[in-house]
Amino acid sequence: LSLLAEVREALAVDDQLTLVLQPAVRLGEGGGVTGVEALVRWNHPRRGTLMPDDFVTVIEHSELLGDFTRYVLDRALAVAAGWATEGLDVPIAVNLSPRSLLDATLPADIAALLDLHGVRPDRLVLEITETVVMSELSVIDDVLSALRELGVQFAVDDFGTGYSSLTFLTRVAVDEVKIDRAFVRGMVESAGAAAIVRTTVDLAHRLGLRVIAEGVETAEQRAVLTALGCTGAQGYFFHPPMPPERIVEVLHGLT
Ligand code: G
Ligand code: G
Ligand code: MN
Ligand code: NA
Repeated sequence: LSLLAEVREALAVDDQLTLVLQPAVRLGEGGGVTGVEALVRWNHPRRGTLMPDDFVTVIEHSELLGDFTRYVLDRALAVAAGWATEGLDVPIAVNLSPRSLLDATLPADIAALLDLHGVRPDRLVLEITETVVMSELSVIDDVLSALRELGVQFAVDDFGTGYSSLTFLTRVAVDEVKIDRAFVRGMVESAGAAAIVRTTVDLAHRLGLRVIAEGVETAEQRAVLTALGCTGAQGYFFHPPMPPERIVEVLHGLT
């Protein structure tokens, strides 16, 4: 069976494609979870657990992308709907493949899924990367504005790794900037990486956007981020990605 045929099968049965969830936290006094990112995993019947890097590229270049994107959104919104019934009011972030934004039916389908699960549009954050701007601008502009109209939020993921990071921010109205973990990793030893982090934090704040440093793994990185004025972080140092049952305990503060 080809990988793609197996994806088709996995989309049709329960429990093969699952989501793990990773909190993002506020840096500084109080801390606290500000949002949760959904990350897909494939519990493959023979190959064990596959990571998105093992299979998302294949899906992206196939006719299964639409089904896959809707599957992940459906599962993520089901999780968020469960939180709401427990009195937990936290936004959920879903990663979108850049190619999903070429799909003119996506906004109506997301509207239907929000409705189905009873999740407020502003509780959904769509994470997109700067590479979206590279292709077919007019279709993407229409999809992005229809999604904006719906009231969902946008985050720019892996910020700083694209060819035109600054142009992206002028073209796409985002609510949040996620600083790529390469800069966070480099920042303790490299003055250059630290300068990029500081400048990105400053830029985000001047534009009125939230900012999250990704891939924070050490107390030292947390200290440097705090010194650089960064207000949000995500990474193994705070919380690893975890299954839905576990995230509820974290959100209730029973860590
Ligand atoms: O934990 P991690 O290995 O899950 O994620 C690796 C990469 O896969 C990241 O760039 C992440 O944005 C991407 N990714 C994770 N989950 C999804 C998903 O549901 N859809 C898409 N398109 N990408 C995802
Ligand atoms: O590209 P995106 O930001 O969506 O990627 C999320 C990826 O980062 C997932 O693969 C997730 O498992 C991974 N991740 C989350 N926290 C950390 C961390 O502290 N360090 C590293 N190296 N990866 C992390
Ligand atoms: Mn992401
Ligand atoms: Na990222």
